[in-house]
Amino acid sequence: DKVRGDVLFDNVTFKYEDNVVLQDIDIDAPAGKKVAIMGATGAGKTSIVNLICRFYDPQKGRVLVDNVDVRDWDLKTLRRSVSVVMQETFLFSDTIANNIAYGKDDASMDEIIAAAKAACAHDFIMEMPEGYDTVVGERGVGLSGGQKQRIAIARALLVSAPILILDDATSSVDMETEHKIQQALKRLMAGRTTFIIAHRISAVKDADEIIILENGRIVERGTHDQLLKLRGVYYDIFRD
Ligand code: TTP
Ligand code: MG
Repeated sequence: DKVRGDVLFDNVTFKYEDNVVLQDIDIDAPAGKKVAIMGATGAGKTSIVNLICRFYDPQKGRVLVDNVDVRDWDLKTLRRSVSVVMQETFLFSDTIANNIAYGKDDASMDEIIAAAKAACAHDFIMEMPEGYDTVVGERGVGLSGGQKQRIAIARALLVSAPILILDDATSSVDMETEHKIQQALKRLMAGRTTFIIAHRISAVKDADEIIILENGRIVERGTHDQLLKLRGVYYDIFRD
């Protein structure tokens, strides 16, 4: 079945053992909507998106995709419908080309290079001893955090899942590179339900809804303009 990408959090409460990390979370993200999540470290941002992929299940409430509880989805279909740039990028002990093509085995070399260029990864890849054939990961050449993130973004650019999660996707790249990648990310987000977790206002201000999390609860929500008028937490971040 084709997944449209409507995502709904219906009164979700989630804990790790006894530690309550999300409480009474409601989020309505119909297909194509952009939701940004901000909040201090430990606020629960990653936990929210983990529930969509079913890395965990909530103790109370439901997470729905296309009006179906994610628990009732075939796990393979669900995971294939979500493209994630994770906070910690996982690279396989394999070539850079294969790491980028992970999730799209039939990608051509031209597609891989185009994705790497859009993610500002092509130049540093070409400087590696074997270019795209350089083995990275545990048993290969080490990459910096920012380089890994750009590989992960190239990977996401190759697949066309209806739901996209960007968890601190550009936190380790410098501002100039981030600015360049933003263009590619904008194209990537077009038409997809997107969850953007970020710390910089520039990465979230165009979202349809910005959610501020504090200790697992939503304390503010709205558009950039609405939140500025509120003169609350978001406004304070904006002024800093
Ligand atoms: P996260 O959801 O990981 O918080 P975050 O993504 O907002 O933080 P960061 O900006 O640093 O990425 O964690 C929320 C809470 O859950 C936090 O108190 C740590 C706790 N936690 C566990 O107890 N076990 C776990 O496996 C994880 C991932 C988090
Ligand atoms: Mg996190």
